Amino acid sequence: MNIYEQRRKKYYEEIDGDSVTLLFSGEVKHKTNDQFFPFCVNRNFYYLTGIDEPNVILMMIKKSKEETQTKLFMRETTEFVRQWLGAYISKEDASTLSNIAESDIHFESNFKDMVKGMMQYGRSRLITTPSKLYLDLYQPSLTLKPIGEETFEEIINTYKQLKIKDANKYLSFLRMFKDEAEVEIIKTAINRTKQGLNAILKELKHSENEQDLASLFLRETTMQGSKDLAFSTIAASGENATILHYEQNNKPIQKDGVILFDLGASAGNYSSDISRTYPASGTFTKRQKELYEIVLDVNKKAIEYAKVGTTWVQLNKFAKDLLAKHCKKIGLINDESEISKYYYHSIGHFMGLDTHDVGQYELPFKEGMIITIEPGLYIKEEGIGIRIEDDILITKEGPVNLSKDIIKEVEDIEHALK
Ligand SMILES: [Mn+2]
Repeated sequence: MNIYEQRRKKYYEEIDGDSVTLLFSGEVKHKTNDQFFPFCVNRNFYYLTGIDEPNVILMMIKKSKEETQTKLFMRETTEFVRQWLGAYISKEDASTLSNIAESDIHFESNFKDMVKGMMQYGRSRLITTPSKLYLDLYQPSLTLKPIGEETFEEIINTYKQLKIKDANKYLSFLRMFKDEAEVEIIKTAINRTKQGLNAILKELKHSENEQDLASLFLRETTMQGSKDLAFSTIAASGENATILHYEQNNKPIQKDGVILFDLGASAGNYSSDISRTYPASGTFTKRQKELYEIVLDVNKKAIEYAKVGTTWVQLNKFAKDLLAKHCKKIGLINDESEISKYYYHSIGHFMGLDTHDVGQYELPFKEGMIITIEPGLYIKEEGIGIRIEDDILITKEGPVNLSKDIIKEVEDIEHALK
């Protein structure tokens, strides 16, 4: 049983019987004229199959706990496709990846007939005529409906007796708990990010513009094997760092300021998400160091605080209170309630197939969760923004900092910038 089959088994255990689940891998989105955006696979589909390919349907039929049937429907490679795009995934490869028997993998042209058979009792060898239809209801509706969704729409309209249920509810729960394979792939993504940041550290002193460093990160992580970035890089010099989602990365680097990087390489569709803040000149000024050490202290203590049983509410309060205490001590604020002026986001989020991963934020931390911890301070009037973010695995033995090898101590950063 491979990991995808294990995950399907867990999903089958969670959902109702007499049901069918349909998940669509997604389609290549049109960009302009004859160009298309790079394909981004539906995360729930990928989680259950390991297949990173457009226009594939996963069908999961459940009669009872013991009786389930899993099928795939995919595109057939034509000679034209072979010459212009390259072959689509073969049934054999899809079977090897997903551990779904080759005999249960069909071409998409068979899909409608298969559904018809399933809905007409006795007309097929499928195990049940389901009364419930699980769909990934997370996706917002699109004006241009992908083929798969169109097909599902027809099913919904034709078989009104099917009660629509949300597959995402169960999948986002399962996806909170990372298995060993997921932890390993996330470690790979983090290591690529580390290499990218090392490249930045090497070039920072000689760089003139934010884009020099953002492009350097892309180059280095691409060379490391990252197919694309986990999210748009933020390389924000000086005051730009006080804008949380600053993505222009096109301003001159202020030589006497600090520069904030929030970035992440990917690996096998999994994310990493790291923030580091470096002095552009190579050395922190006294004031920059004072503020940096505050954020670093909160980063470290919040990581230690993230144990099994801790809630997001508790972790948020812990970090915010500690930041406020430090800031009051240095006279940045007079009252601890004023901290929201300089720290205006929450402490972190789940991370996995999505950078801001799905999950239930009201649950206390449990073993296997991966979260980010990212305190920051943003002081517009001083033209400075600092954030230090690490990726943390929650274990019974305590929090494990998966990005501990990415330097963040003042001395280490200054040494690396020399
Ligand atoms: Mn983050």
